[in-house]
Amino acid sequence: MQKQEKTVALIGVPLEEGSGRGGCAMGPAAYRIAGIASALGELGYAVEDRGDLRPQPAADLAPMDRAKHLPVVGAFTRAIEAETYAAATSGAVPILLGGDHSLSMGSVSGMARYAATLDRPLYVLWLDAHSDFNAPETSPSGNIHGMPVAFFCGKAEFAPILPSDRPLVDPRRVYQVGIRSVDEEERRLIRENAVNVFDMRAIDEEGMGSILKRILADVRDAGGLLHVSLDVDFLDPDVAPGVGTTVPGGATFREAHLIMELLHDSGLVSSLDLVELNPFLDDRGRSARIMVELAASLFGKRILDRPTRGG
Ligand code: HAR
Ligand code: MN
Ligand code: MN
Ligand code: MN
Repeated sequence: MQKQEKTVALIGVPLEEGSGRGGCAMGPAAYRIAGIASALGELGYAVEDRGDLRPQPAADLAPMDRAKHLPVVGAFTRAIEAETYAAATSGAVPILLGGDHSLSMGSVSGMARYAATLDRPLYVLWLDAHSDFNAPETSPSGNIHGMPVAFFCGKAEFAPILPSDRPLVDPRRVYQVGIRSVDEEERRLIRENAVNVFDMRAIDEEGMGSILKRILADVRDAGGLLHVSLDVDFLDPDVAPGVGTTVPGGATFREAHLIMELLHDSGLVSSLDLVELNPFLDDRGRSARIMVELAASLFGKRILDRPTRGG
C-alpha cells in the first residue's frame, strides 16, 4: 500500500502574534509531547520533523493599526509559505503545528503554489467556529488570525507579504464547516465571495457525514488537492478547552472523528494545519491529545477494517 512510502513533514510554527494573546507559541511543543510523531509513525509513515520556524520580524512591512503585529505575522507567512511548498514538492504531506490561525496565510499560499505546478485546483476545508474572512478594514479586533481566508483568496491586502503573482485560492473552492461566530461585515464578505459555509445548523439538519461526502465529491470531480485547516475551536469547548476563543455549540468528538475518517478514506488530503491550540489554557494536555488523535484518524487510524467501497 501507499502508506509505507508516504512521508509526512512536521513544521512547527510557534506563532501567537496573530491571536491577540499569549500561549499559542507553545503549541508545537505540546503536539510533540502529546506524541504526534509516534502516532503517525505507528501508522506506517516516515515522519520528518523539520523543527520550528523562527523568522525575524520583516523590516520591510510597516506596522498597521488594523492588523496587529504585521511584521511578525508577515515574516512567518513568508517562511511558512516557503517551507510548506518545499515539503510538498519533496513528496511529503506538510503538517503545520500551530501556532495561531494566521499561519494558514502561509500554508495555504504554499499549497496553492504547489497545486499550480501540478495544474490542479486547490480546495480548502476550513474546520472552525469562525470564518476568518475579515480584512484589516472590517476586523473588529485587528487580530490577523481572523483574516487568513480573506488573505489567501486575495481579498485582504496588507503591505505586500508575498509576490504579487502568487496563486490565490478561489473562494468558491473554500468549504467552511462548524461555523458559529461570524462578524457583521464578514457575513457580507463570505456571501459576496461565495464561500461554501456549513454552519452548525446545517450540520444538525443534514448530518456531518452527508455534508463531508458532498464536499469530497466536489474535490474529487475537479481533480483537486485538499488542504485541511483544523482550528481547535471547531470542537465544542467541553471536548477541547485549550483555545483562546471558545464558542459553545461546537462539533462533538464523534463528529470530528467521522470527518477525519472520511477524509482519510477519500485519499484527497494534501496537507494539514493544526491551529489555535493554547496549552496555557488547556486541561492537563487534553486538547493537545485530542488534536493528535484526530490527526491520526485523518492519516488512517481506525477501529476496524471496513470493506472498501467505491465513490
Ligand atoms: N472574528 C473575530 C475577529 O476577527 C474573531 C476571530 C477569531 N478567530 C479565531 N480563529 N479564533 O478562528 O477578531
Ligand atoms: Mn480560525
Ligand atoms: Mn476559530
Ligand atoms: Mn480516532
